[in-house]
Amino acid sequence: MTPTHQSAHQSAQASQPRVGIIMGSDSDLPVMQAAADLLAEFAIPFELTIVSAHRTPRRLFDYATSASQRGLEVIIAGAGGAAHLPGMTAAMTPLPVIGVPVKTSALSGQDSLLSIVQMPAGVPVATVAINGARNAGLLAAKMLGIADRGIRAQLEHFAERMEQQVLAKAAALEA
Ligand code: RP5
Repeated sequence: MTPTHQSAHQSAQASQPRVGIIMGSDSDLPVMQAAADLLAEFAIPFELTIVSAHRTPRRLFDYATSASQRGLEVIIAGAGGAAHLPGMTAAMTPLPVIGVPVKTSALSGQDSLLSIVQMPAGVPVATVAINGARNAGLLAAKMLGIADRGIRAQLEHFAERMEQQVLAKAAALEA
């Protein structure tokens, strides 16, 4: 992380968080860090912590049932294996929940993906790709951008930069 990025990261974590990033274990952090980094790039305040559906069920209940009152607007939940964290969180909050299936060593994250994506009608979780934490951060930014012109403008610049990067690579290949 560059110093500039790190300072954006610290200030994004210091303000009233708009996005809650939770994960089942500290072993998920190397994957979930990409969601935090994306939100920091957009200067969107977030909080990040460990909440385990199975090892800390009472903490999960407290987190999910208080999230909306505490001012959070979107939750990103990442877990691996029997990945019940995103779905159980979605069951206990009116906020949109984005699920990140974390890749596992035994089943390559197929288990995480299916655990998160196969939600019953009435309790949706917006599921991104296996280890797709950066897209989860981007999707959270797009959700906030519905009512936040500043974030929408940043999203437009983000897409323009991405396009320019691909066009530059194409031009280099063609040269
Ligand atoms: C899940 O079990 C976590 O989300 C993690 O992906 C997986 C393994 O956890 P650890 O045994 O590494 O703590 O609850």
